[in-house]
Amino acid sequence: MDLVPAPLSCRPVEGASYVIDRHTALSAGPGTEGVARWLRSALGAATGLPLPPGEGSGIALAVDGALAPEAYRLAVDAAGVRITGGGAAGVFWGVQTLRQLLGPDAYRRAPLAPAALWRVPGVEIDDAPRFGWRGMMLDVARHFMPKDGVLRYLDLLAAHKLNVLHLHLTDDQGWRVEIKRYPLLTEVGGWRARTKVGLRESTLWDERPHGGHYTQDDIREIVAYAAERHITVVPEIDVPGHSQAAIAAYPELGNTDVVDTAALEPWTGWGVNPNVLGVSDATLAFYENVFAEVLDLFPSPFVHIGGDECPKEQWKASPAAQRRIAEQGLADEDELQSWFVRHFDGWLAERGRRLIGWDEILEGGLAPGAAVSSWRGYAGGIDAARAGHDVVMCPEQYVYLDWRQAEGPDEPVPIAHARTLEDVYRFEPVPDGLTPEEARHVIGAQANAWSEVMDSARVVDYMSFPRLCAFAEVVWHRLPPPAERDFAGFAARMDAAHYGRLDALGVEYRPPGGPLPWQRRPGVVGRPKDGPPPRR
Ligand code: TNX
Repeated sequence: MDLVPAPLSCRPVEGASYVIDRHTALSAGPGTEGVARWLRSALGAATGLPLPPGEGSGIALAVDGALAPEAYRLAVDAAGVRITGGGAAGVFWGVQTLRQLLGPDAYRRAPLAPAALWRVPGVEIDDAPRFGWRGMMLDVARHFMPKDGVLRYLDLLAAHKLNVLHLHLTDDQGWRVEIKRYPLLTEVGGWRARTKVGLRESTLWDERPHGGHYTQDDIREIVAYAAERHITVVPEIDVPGHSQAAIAAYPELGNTDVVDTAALEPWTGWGVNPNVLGVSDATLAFYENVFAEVLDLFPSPFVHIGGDECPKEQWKASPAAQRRIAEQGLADEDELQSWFVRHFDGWLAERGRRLIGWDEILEGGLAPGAAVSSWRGYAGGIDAARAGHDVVMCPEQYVYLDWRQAEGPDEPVPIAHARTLEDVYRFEPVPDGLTPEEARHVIGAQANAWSEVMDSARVVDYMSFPRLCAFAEVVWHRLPPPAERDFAGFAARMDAAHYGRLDALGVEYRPPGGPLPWQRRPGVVGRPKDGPPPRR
């Protein structure tokens, strides 16, 4: 049946099948009305069939509280299709499986032929995800992805049973979410004068402005669209580093006693930027006001505060920062960062939310209740899990979608080391050496699409697919240890069915044979990271 991600158990029922046609009714048990609405609209578009409400022969959706909330059972026989989930989310994932069973044309938005036959093979599937956090991060700060692109990505995540979209909304190069109280964040911070093409030794700039942002209504729409697909949108406002765009908009946010922050503009280069936030009461209050608006927009239990790559030079030079260190009895600038993070940890906790940040938030002590996105490998995640903090594993060595997909001169994004489809398939979110109790703190994993060199949704597609399909199977299925995984079997399923689904969805993935001529981007440079290709 060539399902991706593979279900936990799948028994074909020989000789049985069900044909969805204009007589097929769709019955929605209590709690499944939203899923039914989604199914009617998606399948209705592809098939042209009405799927009217009703009992009897047809598609029946139901909740059975005996199953885990995201688990589902799908049974197909001559009488119809029954999908039972532990909650609406489980039903929704079951419906995604049904769509895969119908063949690639079920992913189109209009029927190819009025009389197409929509035969579902007889099958009994029992399925449930391995992890509760199955995520992808879109970096909409470095290159803005207009709202339509984000909605489309939510569809793509849903089709792969991924349930978290982490939106990296702010960085040195751009601020992408409307904050009513501080309009200059998007008016000034949302636009940069030009963009460096490629990384590091590149001397090429595109010489045109880049920018854009989501209005608060856009965000509400994105969040609601995600919720219909049982996806949580986790917002990231990156502090105290990666903040030059905010400082360009409101210079008083920076270390005004050591730099002329009024001269700063949203950054046109890439890398780690020295212009970090100051630590005044006013800066904290400013960000509390920002987060207050963010909390109103995003119901996510987790709120990401970044916390990565915060150079300490300005704090070392700043009398104001040193006064703060002395006043708080802190040992050094690392502890000053922890103090900053703890402030927002407490602030979020008072409002019923949980802080998550990149693994640098471990340096100088982790705030109680904070969770960690472990990106510089597994070490930060291991330390955090041992200390009883929840962890989302996203080691760059495995799941950074901006890393090139192959050696060779044709890769359109030639940065870092090659991380192939097979490397991603052999990514293991739970590192060796954790006790079962510690391992329970690994609540999931995510793949991160940093966009310095991804200037359009087409490039994001190329870099994300098919690797995101392998990632989806890793976080959904209970695969054996990395060395024992059947990559050939996965690749065969991709060839037999899943590339066809991606084609129907209009995803411009990297073909197995390498980039198509138009996908190559001569002139984009960025040498690999130093040292040998990383291994686990
Ligand atoms: C490191 S991952 C970063 C990002 C870059 C990325 C490029 C992380 C928390 N920080 O700012 O975009 O590397 O791979």
